[in-house]
Amino acid sequence: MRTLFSRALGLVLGLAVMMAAQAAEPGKLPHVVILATGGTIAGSGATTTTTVGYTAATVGVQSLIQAVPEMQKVARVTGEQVFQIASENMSNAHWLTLGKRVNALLAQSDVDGIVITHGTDTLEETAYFLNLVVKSRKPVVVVGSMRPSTAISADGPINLYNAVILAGSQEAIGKGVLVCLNDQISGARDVTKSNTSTADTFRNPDLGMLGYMQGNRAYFYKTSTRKHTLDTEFDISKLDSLPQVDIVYSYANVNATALNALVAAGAKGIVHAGVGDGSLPNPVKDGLLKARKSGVLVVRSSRVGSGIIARNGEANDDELDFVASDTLNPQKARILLMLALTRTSDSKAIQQMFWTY
Ligand code: DAS
Repeated sequence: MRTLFSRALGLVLGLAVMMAAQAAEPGKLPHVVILATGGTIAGSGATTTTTVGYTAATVGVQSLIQAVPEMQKVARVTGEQVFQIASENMSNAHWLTLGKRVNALLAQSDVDGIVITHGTDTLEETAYFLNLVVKSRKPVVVVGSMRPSTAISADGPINLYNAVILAGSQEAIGKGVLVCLNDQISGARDVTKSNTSTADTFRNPDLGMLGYMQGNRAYFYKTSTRKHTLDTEFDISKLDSLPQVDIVYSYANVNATALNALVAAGAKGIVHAGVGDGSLPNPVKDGLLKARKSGVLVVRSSRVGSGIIARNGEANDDELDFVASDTLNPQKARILLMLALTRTSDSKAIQQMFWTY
């Protein structure tokens, strides 16, 4: 009886493998390139239960690929180790290198999509930067994990598997840069890290995610209404650096010491992480106005985390000649202001950009 059962099981399994192989003929698989930058997804901990206090950026891209052999059934996967860093150390220089490599690869006819493995701490920033500078409609998917590769129930392998499927999918074409963790698909503009340690940390306050990954395929229910990738005016191909833009955080009893130091250090733009609807405490307002008069561009954002920072709402932007960040949080407003300053220093034109991207 047992022999008959094991023979039947072997036959069924053999048929399943053959059907999978036929269904995904190597010639028909999309070519997805994984650009590895480090982070927890490439992290390792001392024990299988270490989910905080591990070391990020220790596992190389080939090991990440070998750890998920199922990927070979859904895409022809190749990998490059662009950096190996914890993403709190991501910099403008890293972004320019990464953005130029992405554009060079996507210009190749034999590349169908790109996955970027990345630490979660600044993942939303890198994704938004790429959303503004990638010059292709091909999918670019940024992925990370909240548990290191050595942990029980590590989320990295399934996140990477889903990201590769998404990057090779027809559905993701033309959607802008996407972020894919925890079976969810988010757009680069609106997603943000909302929890220090849980697997569902990436959220889209108020504006919502774009879709799900389920059963080896992507399901989209929405697209972004804001311009991205090929439809932006930003070109990094000839840039070796980005204008210095810094963020000033406000709170009760704040003073202008930090602001004045940043301006004295040569900031070309300041994003104010204001209280409430981007409100300006008097010491900071005076400091920002002085900075504006010296030629520094000023953008009013908010520390609150969701909602519109309305022009001429909590401050007379027309009179102060400030820019309102719309729904961009301070860290994303900084990215758009940096790129805007590579095109113009006209505050009215920059305000239009915050209503466009
Ligand atoms: N230090 C974090 C980072 O690299 C680890 C992570 O969450 O990926 O962003």
